[in-house]
Amino acid sequence: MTLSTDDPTDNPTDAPPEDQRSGGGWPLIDGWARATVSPEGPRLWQTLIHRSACLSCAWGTGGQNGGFRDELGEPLQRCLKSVEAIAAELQPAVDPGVFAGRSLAELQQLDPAACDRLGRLDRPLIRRQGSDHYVPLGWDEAMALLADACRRPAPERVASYSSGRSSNEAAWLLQLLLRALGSNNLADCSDLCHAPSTVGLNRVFGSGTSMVNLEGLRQADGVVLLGSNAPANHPRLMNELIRLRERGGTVIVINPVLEAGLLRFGSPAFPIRGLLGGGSPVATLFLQPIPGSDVAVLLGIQKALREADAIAWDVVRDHSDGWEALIAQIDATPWAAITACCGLSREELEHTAGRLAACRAVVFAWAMGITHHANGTANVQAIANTAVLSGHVGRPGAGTMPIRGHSNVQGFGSMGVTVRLREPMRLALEQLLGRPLSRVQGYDTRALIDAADSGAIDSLLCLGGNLYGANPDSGQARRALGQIDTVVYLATKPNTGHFHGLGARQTLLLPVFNRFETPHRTTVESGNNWVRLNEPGQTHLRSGQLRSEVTLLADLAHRLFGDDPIEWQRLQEPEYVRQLIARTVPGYGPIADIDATRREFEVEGRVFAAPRFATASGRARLAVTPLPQLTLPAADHFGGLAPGERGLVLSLITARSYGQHNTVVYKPGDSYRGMAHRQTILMNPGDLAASGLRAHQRVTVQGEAGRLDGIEIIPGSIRTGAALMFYPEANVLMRPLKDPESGTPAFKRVPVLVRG
Ligand SMILES: Nc1nc2c(c(=O)[nH]1)N[C@H]1C(S)=C(S)[C@@H](COP(=O)(O)OP(=O)(O)OC[C@H]3O[C@@H](n4cnc5c(=O)[nH]c(N)nc54)[C@H](O)[C@@H]3O)O[C@H]1N2
Ligand SMILES: Nc1nc2c(c(=O)[nH]1)N[C@H]1C(S)=C(S)[C@@H](COP(=O)(O)OP(=O)(O)OC[C@H]3O[C@@H](n4cnc5c(=O)[nH]c(N)nc54)[C@H](O)[C@@H]3O)O[C@H]1N2
Ligand code: SF4
Ligand SMILES: [Mo]
Repeated sequence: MTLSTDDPTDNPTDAPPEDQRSGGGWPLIDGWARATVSPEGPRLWQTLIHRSACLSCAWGTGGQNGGFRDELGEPLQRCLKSVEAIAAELQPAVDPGVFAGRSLAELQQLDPAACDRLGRLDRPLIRRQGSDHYVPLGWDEAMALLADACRRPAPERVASYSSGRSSNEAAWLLQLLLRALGSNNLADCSDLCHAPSTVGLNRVFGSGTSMVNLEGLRQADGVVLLGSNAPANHPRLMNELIRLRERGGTVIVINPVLEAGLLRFGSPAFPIRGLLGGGSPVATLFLQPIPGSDVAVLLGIQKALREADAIAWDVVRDHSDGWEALIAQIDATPWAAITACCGLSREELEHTAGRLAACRAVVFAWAMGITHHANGTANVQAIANTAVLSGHVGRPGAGTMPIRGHSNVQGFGSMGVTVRLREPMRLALEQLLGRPLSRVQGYDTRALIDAADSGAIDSLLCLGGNLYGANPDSGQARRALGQIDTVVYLATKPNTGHFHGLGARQTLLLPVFNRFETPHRTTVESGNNWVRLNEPGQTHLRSGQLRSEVTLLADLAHRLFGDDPIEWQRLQEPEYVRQLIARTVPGYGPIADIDATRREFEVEGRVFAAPRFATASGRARLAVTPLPQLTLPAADHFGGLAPGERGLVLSLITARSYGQHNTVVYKPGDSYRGMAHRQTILMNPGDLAASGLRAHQRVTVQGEAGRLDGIEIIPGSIRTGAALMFYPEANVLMRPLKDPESGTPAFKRVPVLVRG
């Protein structure tokens, strides 16, 4: 199933119909136009030009260069996702009648889109045990309850969860507060996301983030894009891929779903060829492997490179360790084992290796299709191995680039919001606090849910996010949160978690400013290691009682610790927080002067322009990545088929539609995949024929944790044996495996029985 859009002799075997063959295009322009002439239009424009980073994804834009420029100063770098995110934040406040009038049971009936459309949270609310309503309460009482909840005799019973939308300053304060309490329970959305990238890259290169910056990407003549639906989730990355193709470069896509926007993409940045010309070509080569088999694909490419004598021995011998064992694995693994595992032919893998070897400088980029697997960390290590073996590391235009999710998720990791605190930062924090930090292993997100489920958590502070909606096995998530005495949500807008994830004694819902409203400066870090400075802003919710996250967390810390051993009260000044960040966070020295210079910067020590890495030896650490065992249970595992029923067991990918941001849905359906609404399952026509199920039939999808009825089958260009449904709705189905190295769930290989 190799598609080469620049080689007419290489016919696509599984291409979608012509009208689905492009992403982006006019719908984008139309969306922009509609949003900006709406009643909120003028305010939307004002926000777009405000000097603050885009709220949405971690590709990053805005900041000091103005709303529309990227870090290299290039204009017109905002996508429709950004507009949607801003428009949602510009909604009026939730009508007080909503919480007074609607019971929790009614609020629990709302789907994610309806929750979001209730409006902005603008005053503190509480739901007490036994009550059927959220009711208002004053900030003083809210802060006193919050402080009480943090004062536990056993600090391990206090935890936080966070999502990467808040600022670096808030993130740094959150981790300092928890660690000062004596708790390492800093669960974060990255545990459900790119944790395998952080763990895998740290192992190989001693640094867990992208080693390539935007400038580097523009020097590449090859990109290998694995497990990413960038047209929907990182739209501006598409401009870089289109440009690379235009300068004669090669884009190799590896994805079990033939995503339309990865074939051709109509970017508003290139109106003539992009929009009028039916979209610019993206993929040079498209490989559709079996979900979860990327290690096999990469091992096949490595083997083909070796057999073609195309290993970059100068890089491997001089700049890596452990290569001998990897080469031995490559030689010892027969082609038959590789092709059986990934479902691609030897010829396809050899052809791909040939294209790779012909490139001068290649960037390997990936997202959730790589990390959301039981061997997610091995997947990342296999990518890093391939980059080293082919010599595409540690020089301009070449290297590894995880494509991060939330706009400041990487900043949260840098600030120490992690259960894997690195030694230099630990030492710096210990020096700041004047005492050793607790060595008790903290709970990551999945461990937190399990701990709560077993009654081991008393208090949970959530800085953004939707812990309930983002977790697998929604029933367990609800039950686990219900065992926690006090749950506190700091949020901008209501979401399903606020109505389903209720604490046993009390649940507090506290309204905070978003990034462009915060009345003081803040910073964020993009997935390309670029630190942006956000200027102060104003909220349209003039009569609301919103607070800054920084002020709130510093106030809480002051209530808990007074002036011991640091002046916690002074941490209400974000400038002071930045001074302490400069002292404690590796690579963040330049933040100390940012208030004076307004100079945004690249985090030091992350981008490698030479093959000298951040490991102790300076060499990359290669290691064997075992082929995964990809089996599926039999239908009996799910209770089997009823007499007369037809069906089959599939490996389910749960992914995002174009019109959603994680657990928040903006629009129904996904026109690029031909899925008109969200109660759909994308299946291969061959699987339909073999099982006797029919296109557009309504079926039951049965998972290990639950089932969904009335799901419409949509035939599409997805690998045989695989299916795709939308998250978060599909989370009721699953009890997925998790990657033991990173704790990340296998959201992209969920066994299900489809029957009807
Ligand atoms: N519009 C929008 N933008 C977003 C988000 C959003 O929800 N909406 N979310 C943000 C966040 S937090 C994140 S993490 C990113 C997510 O960005 P992505 O990772 O692009 O998002 P997913 O929808 O999870 O899709 C992953 C892709 O992996 C492919 N895939 C599935 N299984 C495999 C496999 O085994 N191997 C390979 N090679 N590919 C596979 C799927 O077909 C799909 O194309 O987007 C960020 N940006
Ligand atoms: N089945 C399945 N499950 C998945 C995934 C999948 O692909 N499949 N993807 C996983 C991934 S990659 C991720 S990252 C997680 C996402 O998990 P989360 O990050 O927990 O979820 P979000 O839906 O992004 O959280 C959105 C909420 O954040 C709040 N918010 C927005 N801006 C701000 C702000 O500035 N401050 C504060 N305090 N709150 C704010 C709003 O209330 C909003 O409703 O889901 C994971 N779950
Ligand atoms: S690509 Fe990401 S950072 Fe850039 S404008 Fe779109 S959502 Fe914002
Ligand atoms: Mo994510």
